[in-house]
Amino acid sequence: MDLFNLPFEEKRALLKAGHKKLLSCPNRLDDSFYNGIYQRFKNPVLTRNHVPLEWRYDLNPETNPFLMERLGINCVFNAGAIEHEGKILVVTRTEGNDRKSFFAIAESDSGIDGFRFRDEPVDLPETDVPDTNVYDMRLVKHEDGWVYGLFCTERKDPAAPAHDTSSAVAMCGLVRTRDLKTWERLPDLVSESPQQRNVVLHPEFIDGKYALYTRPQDGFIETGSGGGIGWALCDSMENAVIGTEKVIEERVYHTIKESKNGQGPAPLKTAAGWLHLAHGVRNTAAGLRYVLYLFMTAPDDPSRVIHRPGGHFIAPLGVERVGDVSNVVFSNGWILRDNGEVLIYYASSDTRLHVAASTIDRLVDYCINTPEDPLTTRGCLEQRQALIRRNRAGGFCE
Ligand code: M1P
Repeated sequence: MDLFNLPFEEKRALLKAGHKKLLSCPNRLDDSFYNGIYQRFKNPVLTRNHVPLEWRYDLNPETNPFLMERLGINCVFNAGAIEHEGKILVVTRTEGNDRKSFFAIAESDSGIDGFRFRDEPVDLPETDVPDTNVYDMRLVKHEDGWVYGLFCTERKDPAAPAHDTSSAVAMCGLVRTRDLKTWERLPDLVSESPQQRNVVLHPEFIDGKYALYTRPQDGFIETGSGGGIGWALCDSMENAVIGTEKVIEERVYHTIKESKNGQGPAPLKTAAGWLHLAHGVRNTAAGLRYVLYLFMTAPDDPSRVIHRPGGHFIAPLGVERVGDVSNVVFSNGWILRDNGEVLIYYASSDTRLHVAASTIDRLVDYCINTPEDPLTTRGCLEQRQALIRRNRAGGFCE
């Protein structure tokens, strides 16, 4: 249908009908995909087209007779997630055509489809230093009773010369809430590292202190000499200050996390240990490739890695490679439900948000029983030979 030349009232009605249809579209399992670890779904759960029309268009014929998009949305991705009052809530990184992101909460009953944005985006307060951009909020229900949102706040590097319009400083911004409606802004995290992104709050106190996963890094985008997932304790979240960050999960040559890595959402507590979802990055001829991977830390010490399944857990596939920053999957939200189901919210190509579904038992099994990367090609070959030979000897190949 050629909306472009229709009368205003007609095209506004058609736009609304199309939007309603999109929002009520059920999401079905992608049965062309199987790996026994998680299930994929056919549609993304949120895209820029799901954003309410009134956030994008001036719907008044007097002030917008051509019914133009006045404030377009570029993408919806990298959402934190939480279960709240029986609903699944995601807090999306919602990026306007102006390249600035803001946070917006969308709610669903199933967590698989039917997501609806609330009436307005999150009303995020500022500190004394305005954020030029904010993104990637991790929502954590801490045992102190607050729900914290840790996110990246980015500002132009004050030390950069005037002609340098791209050098930035990334820091960890902090908010907290009790009702997921009103948000209290806390001072940004103070750390010794020049840059911080992917900072995540551990949900429990450790030795009476708050514990943070960090990413000590020198540069803004490049990997610099730092990297790895760091760990540090702090006394208060109201004035969060950390000292030395201990790297607990390093980047490693010729692996999926060769260039850099970062903690995803807060880890899930299991009897076998803390289950972590992280992203690993390596450089390729086509640019940086981001994949997701799992690891597990000790039940009594979340800073000690006890299982490191080799290889990626989720990698960009098919149409997920299409978008603004192709070859990227990224996650900062997952939910463990009472029935053991785990919903993993991941974005592809910095463009849209998907869900994958698994169970906690499967993910723990994956972590414990997937062999670790032996870091040499001969070692990997021997792992595969052992698998083949066990299958053949067991008579499972006929
Ligand atoms: O473009 C890929 C990702 O790049 C950044 O993540 P990191 O600091 O780990 O490289 C973030 O901008 C993230 O939002 C983005 O998805």
